[in-house]
Amino acid sequence: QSVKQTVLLTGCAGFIGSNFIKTITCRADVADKFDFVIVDALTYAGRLENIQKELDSNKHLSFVHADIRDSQKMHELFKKHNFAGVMNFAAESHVDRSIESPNIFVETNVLGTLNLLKESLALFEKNPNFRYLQVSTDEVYGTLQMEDPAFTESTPIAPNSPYSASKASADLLVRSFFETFKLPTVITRCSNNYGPLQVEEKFIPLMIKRALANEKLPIYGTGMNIRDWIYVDDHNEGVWKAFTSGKAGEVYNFGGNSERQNLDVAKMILKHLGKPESLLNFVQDRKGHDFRYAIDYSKAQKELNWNPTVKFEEQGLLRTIEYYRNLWAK
Ligand code: NAD
Ligand code: TDX
Repeated sequence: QSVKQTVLLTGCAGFIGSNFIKTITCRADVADKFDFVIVDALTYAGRLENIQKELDSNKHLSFVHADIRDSQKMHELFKKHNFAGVMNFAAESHVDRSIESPNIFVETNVLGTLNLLKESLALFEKNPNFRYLQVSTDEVYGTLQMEDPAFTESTPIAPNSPYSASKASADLLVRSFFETFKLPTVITRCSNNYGPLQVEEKFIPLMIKRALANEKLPIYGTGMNIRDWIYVDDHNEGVWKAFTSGKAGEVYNFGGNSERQNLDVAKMILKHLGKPESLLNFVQDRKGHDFRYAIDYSKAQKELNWNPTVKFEEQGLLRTIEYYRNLWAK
């Protein structure tokens, strides 16, 4: 039997990472080959209870409460574990917060990533099979108009919010570590995720929460802005494929093939919950609000044999509404 490899997962007490723990790391074929050390600072967005059950029942998972901004702690952690790879999910992730308080976005998303890259480099020097995966976002490409083609991996980076600027900066550092040091890096860029365990500040859980409480649903601007929605499990499947079989130095886009106007999504939620459209409340627009995101994921289809599987209206949104209805009905 071959020796198990240990992979560092950052930010997996948050939305996407905690779903990754449940659907990917607990799969038998993955658990047979890998141990995982999860590191999370448990900010307002990180909830240990999201993954407590998995931590209690799976010997191949362990948790360390630490901050990726803390270079000394990261140094000690990497020295102790001799990781075979790193998957960096950790980030400040909410655009509205980045408009109010951008500093923490640069500290965690840029400097935190740099700490991980530097420690990864030291391990790569001893292990040529080392892998570094950066979980990034389609927002680094900026915004589209209705008639524009979808983002491809060669669309120029043009971030518009402090959040997306910090994510783009991190991506550029990752790129530089590949170009300068040949660190085997892969970057994934995904559209808007939805599903269980998302913080209520994000659009879909916020709309569900407000509707259940018969409170107004805040729609920014005209509600005409378009997002491409992907079920979180589809994204995580792509991230794992990119980590295990993506080509070093490459970027892979993932999308849900589900572009929808915000207003339509809010109306679908109201309809499913049997609530009136009079709850819709048009409020002041987000500053610098990107109009539209759309993703061309044909590279991931071809090179990673990846496709989104969950249909937005028929499957994912209904499942998600039912999940939060049960959670908040208690
Ligand atoms: P989230 O805000 O729900 O979770 C972030 C996690 O990172 C939390 O557990 C938090 O405690 C942790 N964290 C924050 N700062 C940290 C620090 N300094 N050190 C250690 N841990 C820290 O975010 P999410 O929606 O799960 O997003 C995960 C990743 O995916 C992010 O990199 C984000 O940019 C990217 N992404 C998100 C989406 C989306 O739609 N949510 C889409 C594309 C990409
Ligand atoms: O109350 C609201 N009303 C509203 O109309 C909120 C919170 C949002 N919106 C709009 C703004 C966006 O057009 O809904 C859309 C989605 O907003 P968010 O949930 O804040 O997501 P977005 O800004 O698109 O960014 C998300 O997708 C890409 C994630 O938060 C990022 O982490 C990810 O990188």
